[in-house]
Amino acid sequence: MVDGEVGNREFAFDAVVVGAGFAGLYMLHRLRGLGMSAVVLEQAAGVGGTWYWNRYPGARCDSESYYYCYSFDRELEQEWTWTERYPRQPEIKAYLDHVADRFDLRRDIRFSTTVTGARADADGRGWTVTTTGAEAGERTVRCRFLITAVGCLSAANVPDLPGLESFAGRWFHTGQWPHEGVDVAGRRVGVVGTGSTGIQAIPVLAETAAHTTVFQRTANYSIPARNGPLSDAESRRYKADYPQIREVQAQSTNGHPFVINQQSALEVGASERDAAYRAAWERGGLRFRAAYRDLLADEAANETASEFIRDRIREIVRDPATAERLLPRDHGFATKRPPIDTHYFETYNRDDVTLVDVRSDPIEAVVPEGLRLRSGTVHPLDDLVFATGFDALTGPLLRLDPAGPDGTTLGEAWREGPRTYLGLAISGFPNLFTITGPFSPSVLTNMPSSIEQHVDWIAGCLEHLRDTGTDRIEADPAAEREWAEHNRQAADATLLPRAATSWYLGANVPGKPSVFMPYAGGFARYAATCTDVARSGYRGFRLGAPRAAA
Ligand code: NA7
Repeated sequence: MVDGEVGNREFAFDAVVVGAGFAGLYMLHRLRGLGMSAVVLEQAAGVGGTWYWNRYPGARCDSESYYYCYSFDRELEQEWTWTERYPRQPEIKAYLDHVADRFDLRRDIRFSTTVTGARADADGRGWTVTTTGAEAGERTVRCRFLITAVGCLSAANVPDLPGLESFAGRWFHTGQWPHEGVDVAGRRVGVVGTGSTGIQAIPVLAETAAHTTVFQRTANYSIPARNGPLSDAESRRYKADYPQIREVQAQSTNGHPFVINQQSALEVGASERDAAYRAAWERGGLRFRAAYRDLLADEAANETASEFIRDRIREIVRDPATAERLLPRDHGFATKRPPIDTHYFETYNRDDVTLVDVRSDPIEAVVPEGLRLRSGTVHPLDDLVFATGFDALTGPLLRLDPAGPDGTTLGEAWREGPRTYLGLAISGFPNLFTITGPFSPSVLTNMPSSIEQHVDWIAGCLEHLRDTGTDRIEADPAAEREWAEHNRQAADATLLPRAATSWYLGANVPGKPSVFMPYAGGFARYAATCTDVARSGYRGFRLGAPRAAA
């Protein structure tokens, strides 16, 4: 069935939005505000995106609840009250359900609908989007503008291990966790992966499992989250302070409401520095990164923080051999996404938790009874949990399989790695906008901040196109090349590209081109660039001739 295909030029919708998480919900709200017709296509049966799927034990946001939320509506900000310093998955999902209801968004969302492809019209002035759904079967939808709101971390990365189908137990990826939960009581659980997800899940699984074996390829830094309930007084204070909080976020490097200390870690004495790190460690959370301005820019400065954390690991973990294996040595603190935790390192003091180093002895195969390492050692398991992350940033877009007017697919266009202009648009793919696409700050920031900035920019752009009677917009390849070069320089000014196993570089997915994908030049600077591009009449974009002139 084809929606709105009355002749080739009829469009059912001004815009199709793919995804009903933070980005898709707000995009729909803004499109409605512009008086544009829009539909959101959502693979899941409900809203939430990341927070619909990631239901693993311990799933929780690493941004603090009072700012991991929308800022676009003052009443919404005041009426919603968070219960903990860091929100758990069910609470964020409940918040997004509340937003969907409050703004009556569900009537324009098609749930359980998976986008399987998208084809630009030959003149680049519209799209035909193909979907499948359990109830509706295969359908196509016609629209003028296609807007992806698919998130950066939504394409699960399950390692291609031989023998997985032969495993006699149960296996799960944390990003596709069963909704009914998984009872691990009395079972031997293996967890592969010690990124943010593994570090959240391992302590919680270990509380119930008969035995937990952690398969660690890269030791990781982690800062205590210091989670706890939010008191009424704290909530009231945040609500009263929102105007200032939002102002600090807007001017920040990472979209968080804290200011980075402008001192160098190397210009203060060792005892002063140690005291500062201790205070940051006690306060907990991602703010540890803000202790000194050069932690992510200077190797010697970074090493002071890295070594401080290694000392804490040595202090917490009682068995010296286990502590030694937990010490990160191959990358500096926060050059890979820094996790925060609740009793992660303490968990290795339990008698029923074993740490296995699969860097020196890699996982070779899954066998019916468990995991076999290259040395031949078999670790018997009843449940296998892959906390192995995602095909980040590009994976969710490539899965949509868009093709431009000449039939070139995104997979072909990005064979050597992604190219975008501002992370918002792609040359060769007119009338396509990518919310938090590669080469935008996205995963280096508090995501709702980046999402709102992108959605507002796209809404402004669509308004401009409408007001000028323009029906085609496409990134200029030269602007895209310049943006890639600017991104490379911004990344190279930091230590981030030096963390060889980072998913920021695509290193976690075999065969993925090695390109540093998030924009590392800072959120405020990036937002100012986007504003400037719009004010200049969309410099770097090719706009189709206004209708009157055509
Ligand atoms: P991450 O950060 O990509 O972590 C995945 C972990 O899984 C990491 O420790 C990987 O080791 C490990 N991994 C991946 N594949 C394998 C194989 N084949 N064998 C052994 N170990 C493996 O994903 P998360 O889900 O933890 O976090 C993603 C983001 O979600 C997070 O940063 C937040 O932004 C929210 P590696 O380091 O690659 O050696």
